[in-house]
Amino acid sequence: MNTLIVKFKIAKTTIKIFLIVFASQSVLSCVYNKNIIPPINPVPTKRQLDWQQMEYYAFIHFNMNTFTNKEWGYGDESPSTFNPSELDTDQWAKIIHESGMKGIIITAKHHDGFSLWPSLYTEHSVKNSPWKNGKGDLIRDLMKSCKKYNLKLGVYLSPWDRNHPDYGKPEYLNYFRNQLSELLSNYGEIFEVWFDGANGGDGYYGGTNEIRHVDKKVYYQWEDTYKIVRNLQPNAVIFSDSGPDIRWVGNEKGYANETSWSNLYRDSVYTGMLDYNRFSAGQEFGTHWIPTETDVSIRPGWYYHSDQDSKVKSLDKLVDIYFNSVGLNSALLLNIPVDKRGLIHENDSLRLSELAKFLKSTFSKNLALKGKISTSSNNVKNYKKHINDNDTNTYWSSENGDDKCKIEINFNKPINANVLKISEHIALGQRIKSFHFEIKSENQWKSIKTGTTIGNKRLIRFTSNDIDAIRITILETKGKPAISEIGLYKTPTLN
Ligand code: FUL
Repeated sequence: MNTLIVKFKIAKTTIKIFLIVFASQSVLSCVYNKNIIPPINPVPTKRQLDWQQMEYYAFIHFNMNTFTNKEWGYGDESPSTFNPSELDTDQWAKIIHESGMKGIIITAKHHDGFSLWPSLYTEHSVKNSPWKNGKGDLIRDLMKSCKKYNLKLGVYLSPWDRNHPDYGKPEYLNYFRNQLSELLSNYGEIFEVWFDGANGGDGYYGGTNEIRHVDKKVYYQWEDTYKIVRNLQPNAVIFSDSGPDIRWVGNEKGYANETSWSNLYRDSVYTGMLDYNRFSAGQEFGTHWIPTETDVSIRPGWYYHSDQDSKVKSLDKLVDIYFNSVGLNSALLLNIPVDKRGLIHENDSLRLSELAKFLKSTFSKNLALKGKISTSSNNVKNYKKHINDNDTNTYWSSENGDDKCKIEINFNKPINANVLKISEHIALGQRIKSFHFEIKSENQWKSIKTGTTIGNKRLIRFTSNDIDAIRITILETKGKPAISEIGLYKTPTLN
């Protein structure tokens, strides 16, 4: 609940009027816009809105598997195997910061159970490794590097633990929650907590070497585990297949769904369900706000394998992934596997800087700013200037009865562009169901795209054209649309 305090000064007396605002942040921004349209539920929380602004951030898979050349460790690896020769978290953070990413999520503990911090609750951690003579704490080092390079820090803590003797029994939950509490208490502000859906199967389990299955729906008692996160890190978003704050996009290829609702019936999904990917599109009438996060690795594997040094994804591929994740109402969590030295490999860092150059060159200049906006609803109160004021807190909306509105941007001199950006003011809920995009070139209107959802950001690439005007028609919407930004950009040529 937000409290808005309005102060009136009458002579020397200050009268404070308390307006209790029952909804979220969105209501405040409506007031700010002086153009109040009611939110359409569900709407994002403040922490979800802050997260959505991040758009592009890094996953780092670095742990025991890096040294055993595996993707999934069995849990019987000796801590002495963990031995990076040149580990430098400043190198990671510098490269990631320069790549334009906003944070790092680190595999603090993967399925093999080895912990990158000296956890009080296990011997299976860096404290029994040769790295820094067992005195190291990788999460602490990374926290410091993130501060230095202005990055947010997130943690991946695998619910499945193939090392722990109690995995599968009720006792393990205490262990899992104790570790979670350590991570959320000792390393400053955490922006995201990542709970993997891969759970249960064969493992070492304290030497029993057996198969242990858990009932994914009930075993973890997730609601109580989430409370720990809320208590210790109230601003952190929780990721899992089913949210509660952000959900898996349904594949590990880097592609969000063309139709991409942030709405979901939360009860229809649970973490680790097998046919999860049928929820990639979200659900138009879903009762909860749970946007997707798109996770993909820059290499074929999540972990470093030297035989993949030549298989770092091409710039072309990464650009395609960016447009199909960030540009489809999702966020891009791009994994960079740190190598055995404890460094980001030169090939990955080169590709990241190429991508950063591409994105900067594309998005630093919004060519739509040169145009004159006209809308089918021309009421001054509708604030058409908000359409490209580069402020996602403001928006334009149509007049009553004009939900299927049109926005046109005309240019005095033709401009050359090949990317369109449209953003909804998602604080008021996701509203647009379909739209049509046209451009006018050499005095002729051409249809470019009929699309479905927009959400936080929709990026549409089209063939480069000399453009006299563009037109966006909202075809179907849940109530009035709330359009926060329209941009036009030109990408550099890819070699
Ligand atoms: C999966 C895991 O099993 C992979 O090893 C990796 O961590 C990926 C991000 O999530 O479910």
